Order: sequence, then C-alpha cells, then structure tokens
Amino acid sequence: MNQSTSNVKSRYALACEQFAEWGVDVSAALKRLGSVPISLHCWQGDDVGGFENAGEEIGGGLAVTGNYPGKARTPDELRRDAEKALSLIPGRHRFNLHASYAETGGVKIDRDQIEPSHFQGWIDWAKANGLGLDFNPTYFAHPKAEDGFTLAHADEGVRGFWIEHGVRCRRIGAAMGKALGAPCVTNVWIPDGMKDTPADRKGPRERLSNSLDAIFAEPLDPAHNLDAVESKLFGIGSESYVVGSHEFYLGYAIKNKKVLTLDTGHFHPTETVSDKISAVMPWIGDLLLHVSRGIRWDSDHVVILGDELQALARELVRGEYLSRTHVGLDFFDASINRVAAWVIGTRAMIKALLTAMLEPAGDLRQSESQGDFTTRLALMEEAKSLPYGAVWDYYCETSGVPAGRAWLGEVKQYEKDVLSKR
Ligand code: RNT
Ligand code: ZN
Repeated sequence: MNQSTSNVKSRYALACEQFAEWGVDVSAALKRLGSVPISLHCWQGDDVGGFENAGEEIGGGLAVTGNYPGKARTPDELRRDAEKALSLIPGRHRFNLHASYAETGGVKIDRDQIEPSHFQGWIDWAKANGLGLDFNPTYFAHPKAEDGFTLAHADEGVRGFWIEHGVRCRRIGAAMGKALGAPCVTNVWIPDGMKDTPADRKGPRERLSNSLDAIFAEPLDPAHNLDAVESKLFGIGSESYVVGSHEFYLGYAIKNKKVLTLDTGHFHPTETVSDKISAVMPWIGDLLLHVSRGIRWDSDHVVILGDELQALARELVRGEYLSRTHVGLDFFDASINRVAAWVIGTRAMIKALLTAMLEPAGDLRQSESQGDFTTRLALMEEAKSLPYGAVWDYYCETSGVPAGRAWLGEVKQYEKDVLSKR
C-alpha cells in the first residue's frame, strides 16, 4: 500500500466517524451510490455531429461553440474517447446515442430507413464494456427539419417521414435493451416551434399528439424499451412558441404512461427542476433527467457541482425516487478538452448524489417538523463542511479510478498521444 492510498483510507475512517456523529452511515451510502448508473451522452465527444456526413448544420436551435482540437471523427474514435472518460469515472454506467450516430458502412441510409443492424457496432462495444445503452431519434440536422418543423409539420409527407423515423428508433432502442439485458430509454425531443407569434398554437400540438400516438402504437416490451418525451420552453429560432412544451408533454406522459424527461436547461432560469421532481413524481411512472447547465439560456455548459445540481440530487435521494429515475447528462462544450468535459460533468453528477446520500436527513427533518427553522438552517450550513471529499476519494480508489485531481494527468496524456494527432 503506497502512502497516498493509506492516506485516503485513514481520511475515510476519520470521515466515517464524523458522519456517524450526524447519524449518517457512510458505507451504506457508498453501496447505494454504486448502484446508480449515469447515462453519458455520446454527443459531448463530437459536438453533436453524428456520422451521417450529410454536411448538414446541426440546426434545431442547438448550438455548440468552441473549436478545441481533437474532436472524434468516427465511431471508433468516439468509442475510444468514451472509454478513456469512463476509465476515470467511478461506477458502472450507460451510454446515450442519437440516431445520427448510425454506422451504415458508407452507404447513405436516410432516417426513415435505419435499423438495429446500423447500431450493432455500438451494441457490441457496450456489451464488451459492461455498459447499458440509451437512444434518441434525431429530429434535427436534416434537410426535412430545416424549416423548424418535424412531427408537428403541416405537410403530411414530412410528418410521415419523421413518424417512420420514430417508429424505427423505438425498435432500435428495443434491440439495444434486449441485447444488453436492461431497458433502453428512447427519448423523443423535437425542435418544432416558431420564432414569432403564432396564429395557431393548437394545430401543431394536435399534430404532434397524433404523430406521437402513431410512433408509440406498436407495443414493445418495457423490459427492452421505455419511451420518453422531452419538453422545452424555447430555443434559438423558436423563441415565441415551442410545440412540445412542458405542459404538453406532462399531460401526454401521464395519459399515455410515458417517461417524462426534464432537462435542467429547458425552463425559465428562475424555475428549477429540483422543485419539479416531487411535483411530477406522484403522477408519472419514470423520470428521465437531462442534467445540463444553462448560462442565461439553454447553453448546455458542462455540469458542475453547484447548488442546483446538489439540490437536484438531494430531491432524488430524499424522495426515494432513484429507482424510478434515469439520470442522463446533456451538455456540449467544444471549447475545452471533450474527454475532460465528460469526466468533469459525470464526476460532478456522482459527487452530487454522494453528497445527497450523506445528508443528515433525520436531523433536518426533525427540526423542520418541530417548526425549528433556526436549527434547520444552522444544520444545513454546518453540514456543508462535512468531509465529503474524503469519502469521494475513497470511493474513487476502491472503484479503481483516480481520486482527486489525478485523472487530469491521464486526460492530458491522452490528448498528447491521441487527440492532438487528429
Ligand atoms: C435539446 C435537447 C436535446 C438535445 C440532445 C442532443 O434542447 O436538450 O436533449 O440536447 O438530444
Ligand atoms: Zn436534453
């Protein structure tokens, strides 16, 4: 045992004593933490580019800024990069793909033609790496999405094309889930909306509702595929109206027993997803989170261990919602090393869950139920300086990944050896 390992162990032992004084069982928390997979989004690795080579703009109101060198250009490069990131993240996780990451062997296969076979490379890779897979139809970066409408399009032909895409994506999701022995969450997000004040808000929503019904008509085994629907408040170019708003999808998900997706960047900046969780959970089955970090708008900055992330994790733990929650990430920053972005964001998410699991919940609830808000606030503030770092380092070491800042050296080396040569 080297010096630093024994330091990590002794700091952990001291931390356990300190948490015990607050009535918190650290080893029970670590056991729970290890059972929560995070779904890493593939699109941080290549700026939401995909591999169709259509030369299309990403569109859909999505924007990736930055031109840091080393972006993945092929599925193999993306997989190597993801493997590097995953080797620096404690726990067993999932990988979240978009339809635009199909592998078609150089043949042009349009979105209404894709099949599970085009994702066999991903399935084999996931199996070999002990990962689950999640999936998303891609309703952007395509000529038929250029005017900003897809499933709610007024033209029946365009709508039909995108419905067929959705139908095929569910089958692909089910093939992934079946092959990997855990359900794939297939998440529908569409960009449809209007830049300026619409004359008809109702029509597009009726069309979207009908399109979704058509997509979901085929029964699929929930052990293989779970359908999710993701709302948004506004996007670039859809400032005045988004067809798939929160109220729309909340209603749709409740009525049709679908997974509700809450993206932390998809609400007004004074609204928080942490507050919405206990409000929606009594009415829906499962929840999918797209954990992101909006700065002034839905900017998809890399997730960090800030107040809102911690509040989100606390709500999941306090409400015992984790068994019904699929935690996915959704950010894309091309201004920094992309592998580091994955590592930073995912480690932050796991740290937030750890902190939440180490919360002295009993004491806080007791003071609240006694109306002693002075004690509640005092304890919340004192609990902030408990030794979470010592527990985190121990968790990393016992999970076989670098503790503390040591992972950064590995990413820098990978940048030198691999990324800088692209
Ligand atoms: C867009 C949504 C959506 C996308 C990804 C690429 O605002 O958040 O989830 O970010 O599907
Ligand atoms: Zn999202």
